[in-house]
Amino acid sequence: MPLLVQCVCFPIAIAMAPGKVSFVSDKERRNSRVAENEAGKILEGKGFYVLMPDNKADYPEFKTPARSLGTCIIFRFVFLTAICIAMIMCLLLLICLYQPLLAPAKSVKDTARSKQSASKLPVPSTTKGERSANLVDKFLSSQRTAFHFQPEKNWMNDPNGPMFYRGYYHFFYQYNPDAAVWGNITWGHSVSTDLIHWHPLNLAMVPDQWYDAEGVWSGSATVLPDGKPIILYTGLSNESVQSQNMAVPEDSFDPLLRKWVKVPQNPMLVPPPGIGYTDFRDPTTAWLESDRLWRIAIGAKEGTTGLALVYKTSDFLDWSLQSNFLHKVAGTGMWECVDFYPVSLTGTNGMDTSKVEVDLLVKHVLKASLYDNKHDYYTVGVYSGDFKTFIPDDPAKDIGLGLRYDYGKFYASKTFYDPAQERRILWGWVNESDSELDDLKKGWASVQTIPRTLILDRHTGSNLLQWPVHELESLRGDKVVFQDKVLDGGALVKVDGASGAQLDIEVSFKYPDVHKLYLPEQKEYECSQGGATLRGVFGPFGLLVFAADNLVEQTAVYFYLTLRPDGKWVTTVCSDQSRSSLATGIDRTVYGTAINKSPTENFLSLRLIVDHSIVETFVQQGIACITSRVYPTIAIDRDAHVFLFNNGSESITMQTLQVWQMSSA
Ligand code: DQQ
Repeated sequence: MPLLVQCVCFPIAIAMAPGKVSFVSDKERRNSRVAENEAGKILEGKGFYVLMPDNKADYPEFKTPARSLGTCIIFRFVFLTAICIAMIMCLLLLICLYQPLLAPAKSVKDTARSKQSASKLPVPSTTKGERSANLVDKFLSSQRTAFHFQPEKNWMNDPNGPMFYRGYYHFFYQYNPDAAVWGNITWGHSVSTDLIHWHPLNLAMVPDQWYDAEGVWSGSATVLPDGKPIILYTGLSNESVQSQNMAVPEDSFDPLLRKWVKVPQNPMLVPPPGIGYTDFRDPTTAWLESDRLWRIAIGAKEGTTGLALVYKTSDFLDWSLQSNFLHKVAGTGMWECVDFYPVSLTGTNGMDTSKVEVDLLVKHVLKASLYDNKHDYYTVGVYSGDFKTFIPDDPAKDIGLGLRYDYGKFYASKTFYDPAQERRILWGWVNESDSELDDLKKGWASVQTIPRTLILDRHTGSNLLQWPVHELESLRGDKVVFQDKVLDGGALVKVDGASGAQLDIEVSFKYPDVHKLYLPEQKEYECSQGGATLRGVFGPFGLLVFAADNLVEQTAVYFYLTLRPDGKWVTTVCSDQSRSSLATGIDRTVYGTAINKSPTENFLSLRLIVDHSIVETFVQQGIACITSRVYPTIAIDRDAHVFLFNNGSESITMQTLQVWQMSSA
């Protein structure tokens, strides 16, 4: 409307102007010696002003002969009106063309009203691009975990030097401060009072010495009898030689241990003869023996034999290499991040690493992270004080052959003894399963598992039981419970009230009456053969998490029972990521393992810790664990649902299902 008034008034005003008509720009007007009040009436156009002096006498140039005035007015009026009509037409055309851009924001009512017709409008390509960019952002940001340990940004790998010191849990980790990919490795550092809520501190160590110029690699902390901690770590020199080095706190009275000093005696240990200069790394926590010598183990290899070297010292400065290895296993390749600690055969408490005296009630666990297949294997055995070597109880379950901490994505783990709660706690690095490009886009890569309490399974004496630290339960919120539900063959039941991407789930199933059935001879079951959709007799049955309503995305964690030719039933547990995401470029390996279920146990149980892009599964009270990374695109946040399912032909009874919503840490 104002535009129309202007367009009509403008030519009239000009036509009627008795003298000179000036078009003056804003700038000119500001600079003009003719001030507005002097100039009289001003008709405001778009950025222009028509000067119409009242007092024409003062401005001789405005005096126009009366006789020519009539002709002049008509001529000017016709001419200028034509111009203005043309301008109006152009303006109207422009308004039509750019209407969507000029339109004021619509009210909710307007939007609702025009919803149907608006959907028929062609969407400008830029909007489409922005929309898909937003979806990508939403997809990537939905992957960040809410209560797993991860730095604010960039790359993280191995857990390093965990310890409890003066009221704080300290956690260090391999960290690239510059990018979301491995490189420029430093030690990140955070502290916590409950292992769940973490406070980040400055980097503890950076590659600033010739012997660690290419990276401050993994290592461990030892709290000495006087209460002071030290760190032993591997440095990668400017010529890529691996050496072992020591750092001490600048101020050991600082409970946060904010500053670390590398001792002048570094490097302390270099690869001994026979060990390659890049095959010598990751010192363990030191243990003290009755000969008053401290010992550490270091991962290495000779040819394709993986092994753990032992060094001893009385003062952490003078070291000597023990003639025999702690242990070695042919064909296992390089051993990284070796861990060695005692476990009790009778109690549920953890034990200090220095508990190495011969004791029939104590076993030892040796763990090695196998560089060749990126899995963490452990074996239970005894530490021979005489020979200073470790002897596995069952050679068939030696490193690389038998038990793993976790049958999913899990590597370079490390334990520590928590004297505050007399427990041994395990940390493990969980890498991404997506592409490096996605990691760069989201600006971070990797998480750590929820710290797990480790004990020896007293029923078997031959395997560990792992369970999330009890502090995790402080994040439990709303809970739904279901009981005694029979899942017939082919059943699929949505669990109402259990949707979400932050969940703690515990479920138990009645162990089926396998004896009533004769099964034809079965092949050994592999989780990867068809995953959760392969139909069996007893199984697959279990849970779907991160499941879309229409199930186009779903992560299945399930049991599958098979009868071996020797008449023994085998229970296998699997985590099937093959349908977990519609996104491309993701590793969808189906993980799993057979479990050692005691014949007296008449149930099968699972605990799932679900946190945006990670599912940690604890089977049968922790006898086996499977960690997987999943990247749903639809089944995110409140659209991530939980289902019970039974794809076997025989009915299964779900005994109890409890699902807690989890708060963020
Ligand atoms: N990661 C560190 C090494 C270790 C490897 C380097 C295991 O010390 O052997 O970042 O992931």
